[in-house]
Amino acid sequence: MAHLDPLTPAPTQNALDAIAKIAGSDVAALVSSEWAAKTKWDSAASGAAPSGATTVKEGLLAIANAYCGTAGVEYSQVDSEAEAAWFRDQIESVKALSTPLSVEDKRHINHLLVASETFDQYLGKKFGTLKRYGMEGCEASMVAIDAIIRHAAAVGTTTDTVIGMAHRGRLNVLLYLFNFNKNWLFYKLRGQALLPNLDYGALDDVLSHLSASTDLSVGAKKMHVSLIHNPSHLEAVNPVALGKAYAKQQRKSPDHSKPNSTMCMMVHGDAALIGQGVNAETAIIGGVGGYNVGGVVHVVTNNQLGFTAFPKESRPTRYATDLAKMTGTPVIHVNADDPEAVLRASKLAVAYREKFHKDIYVDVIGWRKWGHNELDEPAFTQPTMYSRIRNRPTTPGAYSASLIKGGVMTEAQLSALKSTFEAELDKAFTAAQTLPPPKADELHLAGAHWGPEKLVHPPAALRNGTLLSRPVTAGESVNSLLQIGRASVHVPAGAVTVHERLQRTFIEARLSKLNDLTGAAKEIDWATAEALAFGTCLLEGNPVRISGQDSARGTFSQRHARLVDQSDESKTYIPLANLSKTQAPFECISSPLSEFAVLGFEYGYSAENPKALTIWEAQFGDFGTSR
Ligand SMILES: Cc1ncc(C[n+]2csc(CCOP(=O)(O)OP(=O)(O)O)c2C)c(N)n1
Ligand SMILES: [Mg+2]
Repeated sequence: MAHLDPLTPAPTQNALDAIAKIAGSDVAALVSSEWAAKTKWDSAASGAAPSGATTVKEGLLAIANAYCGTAGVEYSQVDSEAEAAWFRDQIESVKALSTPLSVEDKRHINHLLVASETFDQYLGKKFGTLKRYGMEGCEASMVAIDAIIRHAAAVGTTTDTVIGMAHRGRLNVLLYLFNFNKNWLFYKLRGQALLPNLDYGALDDVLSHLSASTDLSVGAKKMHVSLIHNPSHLEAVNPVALGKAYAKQQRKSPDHSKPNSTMCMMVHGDAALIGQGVNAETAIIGGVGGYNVGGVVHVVTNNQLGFTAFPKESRPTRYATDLAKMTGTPVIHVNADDPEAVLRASKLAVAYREKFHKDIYVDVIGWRKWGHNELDEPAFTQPTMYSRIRNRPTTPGAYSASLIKGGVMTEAQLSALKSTFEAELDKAFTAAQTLPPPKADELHLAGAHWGPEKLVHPPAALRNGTLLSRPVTAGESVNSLLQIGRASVHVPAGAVTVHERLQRTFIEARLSKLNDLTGAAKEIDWATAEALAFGTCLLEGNPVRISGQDSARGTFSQRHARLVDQSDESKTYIPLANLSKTQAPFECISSPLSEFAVLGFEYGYSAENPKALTIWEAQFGDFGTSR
């Protein structure tokens, strides 16, 4: 009974109407009756009363207030009574979805909404033919992204956020949430390449792919945010974000014991979320060890359209988020025309992730003011929807008006706010006309943990290929290789009982080949060579991570990086992770049966971890050469 769709009239006007709608007007009459006002809530018969309620009337009204507002939590799919009870408590007792906001929060929301709308309108005026994929109609997504980051920093120990995000509203988010330099943005909008002047003839990327890496202050706390580059291929960025977040967590705690240190966020479009299979793959890998980042906070910028497709053309399910049901992931649906509800929903999502270390969705259900891009005519395909949209107030407009009506702000303060935003944009627009090309370091091309691998090499090295083929000192003594080889199959007494055949044909066979290395044969097999290479990297302090289907054993029963105890499968031993106390971490992960998401994950991991040897191992097709 919550009012979730801003394009349809509210099903209820107030709590009494809501009760009447759910249970018939007799109940509404009952709630208004003297009996309900006087009679105590009977916990034995009706379950615990919502917090603070003592009478039947108070209890029923509290329930209606908790469940019939502009947000609703879908948690029946959650496979844990503790989590379901937590949601009930948050909704009914803590009133997480209905507590009034502070004046400060209201002003902050208004600030974001007005900034976003002013920016969209400004671009509409100055760059009439630009495809900006603006936020108009779903400005509340800005509120969600902002609230999730700020709340995670404020209440917990999260100091890093990695975000994968699609095109919609990306420029608005870059400018007003992540400090993207306005001068550079206008420089790019004027058609100039936003690349360092390295003279290697590269073409620049499109607007909706821009990224940000910035430090935000949240009270006394800091949050580093990485909004990673967005490939046009919708949603493909998500496993990349997951891999990057995982690598960041690993840097802070190699055993992944502090998932709250880095938060991963994914911002989806409603049509692409359910249509793109990579999201199902990402949800699957994100739920298992080796890829799990302790929960992703998902935001859906749900404008109820995918280019020209209605929801009924985009999916056979009720909600855009119904993929969440596959993994028992809870969803908070919220009406984008109520940005205060969006803020509350976002905080609740963070609280859930902090507590249970699992994924959660905030489905921000709004609308789209223009066509898919601002040049399209939406009435070709959605005529009646757009006649409704054209006649409705904007979300920022309606919200500002409600604050003025409530005495939180005056008309004059609102126009001063708009003028400030416009003046900032004008200033950047003018400055961009005379800017010299950016220098590499101004563009945050790589994080501080990247060494000389950064893209700041002289152009000649890029052009003539010496950058990629620069000489590297290598070479390892035979003795040290022999030690690594032996250690790669060493199992300390009592660690695990190895399968008797493996003991003979793998462990002893490797040892005897190594012993023979200086003899006549001088030959080692491919799996041993791989173990020697991995071990050398690890002892030199470079992490090694290999993931793919059945990678721990090896598709051809050749690797056996993880040895399994023959009486207890949960007991395993990984010799290469136990070479020395000072070695770098070794991960060898048997992945779910996914390629796209796993490859994306490993790419994200490697981009964050330049010193690691990161391998995605494919397992299909090449049976010709593997015979
Ligand atoms: C994999 C892929 N398929 C198709 C497209 C083309 N395309 C770009 S945006 C879009 C519609 C996306 O709809 P939705 O996910 O709801 O996001 P919205 O634009 O409504 O915010 C389409 C079909 C693409 N970029 N990538
Ligand atoms: Mg959409």
